[in-house]
Amino acid sequence: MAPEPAGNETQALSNLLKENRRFAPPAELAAAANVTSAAYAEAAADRLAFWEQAADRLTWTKRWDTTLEWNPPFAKWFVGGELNVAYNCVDRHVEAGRGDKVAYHWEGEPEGDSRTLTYADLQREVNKATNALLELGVRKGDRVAVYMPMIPELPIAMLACARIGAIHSVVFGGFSATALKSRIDDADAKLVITADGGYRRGKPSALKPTVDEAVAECPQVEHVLVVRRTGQDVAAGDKDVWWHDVVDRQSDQHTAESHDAEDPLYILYTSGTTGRPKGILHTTGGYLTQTAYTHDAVFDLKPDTDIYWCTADIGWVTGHSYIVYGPLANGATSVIYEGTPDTPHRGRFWEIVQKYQVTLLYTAPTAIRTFMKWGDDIPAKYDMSSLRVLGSVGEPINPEAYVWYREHIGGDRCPVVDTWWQTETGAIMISPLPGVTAAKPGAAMRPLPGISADVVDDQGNSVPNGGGGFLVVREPWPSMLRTIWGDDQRYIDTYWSRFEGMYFPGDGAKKDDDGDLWLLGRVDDVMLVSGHNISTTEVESALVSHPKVAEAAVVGATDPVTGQAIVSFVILRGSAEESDDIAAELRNHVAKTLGPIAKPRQILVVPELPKTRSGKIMRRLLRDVAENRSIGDVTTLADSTVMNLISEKLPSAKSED
Ligand code: 6R9
Repeated sequence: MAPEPAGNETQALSNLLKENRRFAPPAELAAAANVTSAAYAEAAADRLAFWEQAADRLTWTKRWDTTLEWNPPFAKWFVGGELNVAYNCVDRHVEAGRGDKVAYHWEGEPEGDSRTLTYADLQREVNKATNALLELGVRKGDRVAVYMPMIPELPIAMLACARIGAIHSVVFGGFSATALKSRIDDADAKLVITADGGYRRGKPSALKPTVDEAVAECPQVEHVLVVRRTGQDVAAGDKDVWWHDVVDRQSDQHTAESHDAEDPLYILYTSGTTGRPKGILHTTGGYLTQTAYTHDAVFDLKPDTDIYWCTADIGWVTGHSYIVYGPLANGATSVIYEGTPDTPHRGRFWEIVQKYQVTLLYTAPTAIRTFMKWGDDIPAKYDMSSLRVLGSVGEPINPEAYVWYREHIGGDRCPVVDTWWQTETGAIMISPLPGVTAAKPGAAMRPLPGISADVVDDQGNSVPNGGGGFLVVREPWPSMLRTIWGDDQRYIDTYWSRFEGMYFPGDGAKKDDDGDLWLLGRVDDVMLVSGHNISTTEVESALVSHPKVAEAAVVGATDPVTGQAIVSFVILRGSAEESDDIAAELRNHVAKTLGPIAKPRQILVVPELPKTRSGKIMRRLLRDVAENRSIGDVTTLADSTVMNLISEKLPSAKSED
């Protein structure tokens, strides 16, 4: 049993980290910003009118009758409205005379392998793909599984589905045959779209054999449509058809039909930390409204001059909302990159920024920490003066990584927007606005206009400024998930049962003295040390603020004295040497930064950290190591050999005091 804390109150989550740096928006950006501070007041005065205005960015074939129908926890937005998502993302820009504008600059991993698609090109390609899907028997409401590398045919396939009203389920190209099969089965997909392979780390990486293995056990799949990308040999099965055989000969004309605002758009599976993957269901009108609005507001998108690059994989929600739907609905010009950041060299990202004169960059903390580890000299070799706004998503961004990103990538002139959201929320929910917010490094700051997020204690009461607890969303929002595919009860249980009448995303958060929000990681990862709930994020950020540390992950391990004790896994920066004193030095540094309660019991220097394929640290596996258990399910790990490297380090664990 953990000893009780002093006093009679248990804080849901301690607030330990103090951060005083602020970065005001650049004056020039603020003066011309798409969204000003007035938006908060407007949305607060009439939330539904605010979202109606956002929906008016889109082209509707029939206007909605009712903005929101809310039968908690089931929402319908823009009820009675009709639109076509593909028309909104492609055709309307061509009709408005912007057909020659570039939609995508696509950069393959092999150098020199690039392709440019204008909106007119995209329209022809989407129409041909749509006609091919129709020929293959795909109809409105059918499910289509998509398992592809980052090539232009991936967004084209998604838009072709959207055009028909077929529901795509994109499965990340790194997943195994078993994972793919379970997702094909759960959605009962009749078509699978894939490719022979894609380029990763300098060589072709096959996809088709995985599809063959999965589809062998999926009798409901009628066809497998295969793009030739790498030219690798593929075994031709009797369900297989080549993209170039079927799509290329189709007419490039297709008239888009209207779909109901609440018709499904896609299913995207999130693994969560445990259990069966959940098929998150997104629908049409509300989803496109909020992805388009937030892409415009959070990045201050100027479609005529900006070049926008989101480095995520389209297989994750970030790619769905901020490579495909949001940017295309806004008529933006985007970069898509197929490969990894270190191929053929560690400056590849910055070379791409320089080549396309990227102005808006959206990436993840895990990538930023990797670049920090590789050294400041690499980005310094490139001209990145085109950049004007930098975004971060996927994990809490440690203040040190934020400041490094601002300095070494953004030349100290670009605002950094730390955007909090989830597969389930569909679009950004909490984020600074680049022309409004004096941002604090490490804070997602405020809910966007029209979003009512809060932090509550375990009774569901709003915590005062300075307090920590559970993040909740109090009101429905347009791009919210509508349910878990085929499992309404699981939807209710997972998201709407922890706090009465509130959406619970599963994250911990705190409000600082100004009421600004700091995300503190998954509540499942919170550590209970001597009666204090301590977030992994704050201890990790304290470790990363030490000049010798590049990355850190901490977990709570059972301890006879304190209930749980903090065990830290750290990766040192390129220049730092592992020494006998390093553990003591880092433990003292944390104690000094956050207070003695947060002092780690142990520091383990490791070469790598276990991460999911989307780059999130898997603390569950580190807990297994810290508690000397055999290591749990590693199937969602990006690199399964990492756990061996970490386990080998265990005997060198330093435990002092
Ligand atoms: C978009 C995406 C969602 C979970 C979310 C939270 C974490 C994402 C964050 C963040 C702190 C941010 N997360 N963005 N935590 N600050 N800016 O990542 O979706 O893959 O579903 O993950 O990621 O824990 O609940 P998804």
